[in-house]
Amino acid sequence: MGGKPNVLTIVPYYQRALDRLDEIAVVHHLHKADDKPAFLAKIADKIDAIATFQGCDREMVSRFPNLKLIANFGVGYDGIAVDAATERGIKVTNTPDVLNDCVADLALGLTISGRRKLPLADAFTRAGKWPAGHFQFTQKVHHSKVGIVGLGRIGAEIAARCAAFKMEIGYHNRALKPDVPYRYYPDLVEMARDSEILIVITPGGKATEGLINETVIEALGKDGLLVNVARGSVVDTAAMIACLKDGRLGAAALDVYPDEPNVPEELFAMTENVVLTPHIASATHDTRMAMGMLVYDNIKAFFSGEELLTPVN
Ligand code: NAP
Ligand code: 8YV
Repeated sequence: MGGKPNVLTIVPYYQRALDRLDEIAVVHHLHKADDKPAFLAKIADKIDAIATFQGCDREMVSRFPNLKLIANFGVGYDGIAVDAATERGIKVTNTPDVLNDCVADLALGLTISGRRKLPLADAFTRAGKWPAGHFQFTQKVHHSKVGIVGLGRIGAEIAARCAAFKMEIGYHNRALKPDVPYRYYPDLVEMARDSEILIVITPGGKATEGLINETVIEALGKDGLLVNVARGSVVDTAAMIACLKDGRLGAAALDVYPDEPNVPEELFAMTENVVLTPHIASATHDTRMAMGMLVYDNIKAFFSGEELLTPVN
């Protein structure tokens, strides 16, 4: 192919990596346009590739007659209409593995924050309450029973960290993993019942929607901690909030929500037993740069006629 491909970015995913894209592409930034419909109409015919992590539904894909590649900035591609892309022979790539450690680190950070109530302890200390009496006692992290929902690339790293905390580890996937030392639970409710901490790290999308339903949440129970670093759609949020309110669920520590960046307001008031982060599990400089460079490498490979590094379809 002669000349640089035309690449559309929909969201400013990581500036240093976006800057590098200029080396290999003519880049059009939708997020910088004041009149987005007019901007899209003007460039639609020449777009060869899209680099994004959201905003690429079937309607968006249909706007670009010459689209050949969608490079997703993220391992989870539930924000991309992969079916629509595949129907038109458009390739999709994602960014697996480079973020495993950061996401696992945050999963354990949320686990410790949830069990030891770190945000509440911080607020207590800052408010000068210590001289009047000690902070409440909390629940231990080490030697507790953890159930990992989705023992994949990231789940395995979470398990390794849980092992370092001497936890008793179980996992639930659709299929047993023959070579892992952890207990496999084909029945998610049974695993929740046996667990003090449930860490959710499956993909999003239709197949996992509401997987963590009211029955699972009740099985985790009044002393249990639900940690979600997967997607908001995987947890029945209404059921989770109801169970947190009436004590059927002990605590939750969440990085993801069904309608980001909006967070259900009822969670804001729950400072005693809920820890919230704004979808930051992969958001360190090193990891976001590595993800951005994997987007770059996939685009470069595709338009040089080489094999894609991390194809999805
Ligand atoms: P992966 O390697 O594909 O692992 C996914 C695991 O989930 C697999 O072990 C799979 O096992 C299991 N799974 C899939 N569907 C399931 C179902 N219906 N019921 C039970 N288990 C199911 O993916 P990954 O690289 O670890 O990433 C996982 C997800 O984490 C991503 O898709 C993304 O949504 C999320 N994520 C979030 C952040 C964040 O910032 N919070 C960052 C990165 C990733 P089976 O196939 O045997 O069921
Ligand atoms: C996002 C993630 O890519 O990789 C995923 O699936 O959820 C994150 O790493 C990131 O939030 C994009 O902003």
